[in-house]
Amino acid sequence: MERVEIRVEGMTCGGCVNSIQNALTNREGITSAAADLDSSMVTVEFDAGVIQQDAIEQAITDAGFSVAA
Ligand code: 9UX
Repeated sequence: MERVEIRVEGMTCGGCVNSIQNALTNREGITSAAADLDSSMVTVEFDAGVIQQDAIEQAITDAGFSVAA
C-alpha cells in the first residue's frame, strides 16, 4: 500500500471535504482518502499496482478542485 499527501486548492467547506473523499474512494485502487480542511491536504492510500499519482490527481481535478504545485 502506498500513501501520498496532496495539497488541494478549492476545498472551502465540509461538503467539499466529503465530495473529494467520495470522488477518490470511488476510484479503483484507492483504499482510503482523508481530506483536511484546515491544512488543505488530502491523504490518499492506494494500491500502486492499480492506480498511480497522476490518475489520483486527475480524479481530484475531475471533482472540481485544483492540485497545488
Ligand atoms: Mo460547500 Mo464546498 O457549499 O464546494 S461543498 S463550498
